[in-house]
Amino acid sequence: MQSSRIIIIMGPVLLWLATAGCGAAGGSEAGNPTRTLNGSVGLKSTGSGCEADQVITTNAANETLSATVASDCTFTLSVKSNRVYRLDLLSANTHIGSLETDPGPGRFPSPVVHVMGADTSLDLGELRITDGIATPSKEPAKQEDADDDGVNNFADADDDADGVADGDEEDCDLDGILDDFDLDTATCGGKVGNIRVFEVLPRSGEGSGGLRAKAKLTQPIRVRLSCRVALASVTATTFQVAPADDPASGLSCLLAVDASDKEIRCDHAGMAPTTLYRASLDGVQCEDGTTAPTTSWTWMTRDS
Ligand SMILES: [Ca+2]
Ligand SMILES: [Ca+2]
Ligand SMILES: [Ca+2]
Ligand SMILES: [Ca+2]
Repeated sequence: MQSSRIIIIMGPVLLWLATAGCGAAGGSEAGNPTRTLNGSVGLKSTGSGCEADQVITTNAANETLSATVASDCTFTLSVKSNRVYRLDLLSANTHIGSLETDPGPGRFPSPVVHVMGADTSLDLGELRITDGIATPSKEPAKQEDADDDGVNNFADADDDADGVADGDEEDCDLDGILDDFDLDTATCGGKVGNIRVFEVLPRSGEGSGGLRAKAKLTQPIRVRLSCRVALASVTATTFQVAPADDPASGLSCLLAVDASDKEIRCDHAGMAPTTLYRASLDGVQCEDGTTAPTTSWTWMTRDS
């Protein structure tokens, strides 16, 4: 099963936008006002009927709320403000898609929608489902202004005006829910000084439990660190991806570091279906010689 790993470090070849992005925000509304979250789904390609018949939100406490999709394919939910929600679409009780939002430049796609304390409804527009990912035609971050400074969350470099840039907000368990909103930070990994892992893809725990979408087999494995990494330290030894129960059958990664030198990416020929994978970072060094925190996380792949 194991083939020799081919590792090519490509330096700053892949150019990604690396400007500060938008992240979470707290709210200062009194109490916990509710807010209308609405949107629509498309028609089935086979003819009449909507792609989904049920929408379910899940908050950070794993509490769910569901709404039936109306005959015109729209849905409306009333959710508590100042929280984050996963949103999943079902058809005939089968999971067909999970919402993925764009929090802003320089950040990985987010598995949650941030619902802040505004009075207006939050309109996701039409959710377009491709490969199990439901992309809103109206990005929620562009409709939110958590710190009321006139700059929407998408464009604001520090959504919650706490002095921590959005791209530097912590998600210590790497599940895609920032610490500001996460109720379960007990499983957080370590950090070394100020060096930390900010984000990973697939997210930690992706596809494990509940309605959560599983990782696409072709999903590149990505890690965004707080420091510029020393290219020579990114190797098949220091960055490994393999089935959790078969570490010897590692993916052959084409490893690359982006233009910011802070993101490491593994492109590969495809992961095995229905398999729990683990990625581990152990011994990657920053340019200043500091060793990045030893980090590992797991996710489940799709059935095909
Ligand atoms: Ca703002
Ligand atoms: Ca914050
Ligand atoms: Ca902030
Ligand atoms: Ca988290």
